[in-house]
Amino acid sequence: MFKLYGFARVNEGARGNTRDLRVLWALEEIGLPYEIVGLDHPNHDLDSPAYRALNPFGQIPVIDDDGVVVSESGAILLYLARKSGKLMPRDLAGEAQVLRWCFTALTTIELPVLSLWFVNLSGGKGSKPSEALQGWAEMRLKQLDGWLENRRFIATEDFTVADILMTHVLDAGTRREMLQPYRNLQAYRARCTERPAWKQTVHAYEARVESA
Ligand SMILES: N[C@@H](CCC(=O)N[C@@H](CS)C(=O)NCC(=O)O)C(=O)O
Repeated sequence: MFKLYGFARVNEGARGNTRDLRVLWALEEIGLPYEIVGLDHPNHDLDSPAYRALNPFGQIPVIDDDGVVVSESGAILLYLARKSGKLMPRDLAGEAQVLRWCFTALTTIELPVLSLWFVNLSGGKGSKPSEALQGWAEMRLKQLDGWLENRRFIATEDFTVADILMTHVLDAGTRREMLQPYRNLQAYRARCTERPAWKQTVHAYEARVESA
């Protein structure tokens, strides 16, 4: 049985934003049966030697598909797309666009927006991120907004794993007010999060994952 290591209990601030949601969303879209191995973050389940053997960084998510162990949400989503033949075109040119936009989500966009989020978190309330960092994140969001003018999805005509990554990066990593000036980004985010598979994913996560 396909196993996903995800959170069973996590601190309140992170609950609802964790990266196991990316995998859960893809599984729901694909319709692949799976089993969740729920880990308790405050209880240090991610630090156990058994878990570190699966992921040396002690992070969520990890999958174990009959002995094929994969960590990193992007790698897991691409594995699922290849395995199922869904959420990614089968031709080389289409696949290249999906790869391109998966990497864009996880490097070009996630790096500045997550750094900004982290500075806020570690600086505490009232702390101000540097203007350079703020400017970096805003520049990338504006450029992404331009790309999305007249596009429904990020990589191809159809919804792909790149959309799962990009939506989650924008949704979980970006402070809401940052998306305010970007009409195309907001419409894109709404289009993706209105999908029944995402709604079902959030519903099941909220029912299952405890807040610490
Ligand atoms: N690049 C990794 C990042 C994974 C990650 O940061 N996971 C967080 C949860 S969203 C985690 O497990 N944090 C716990 C920790 O680092 O102790 C991915 O995309 O899978």
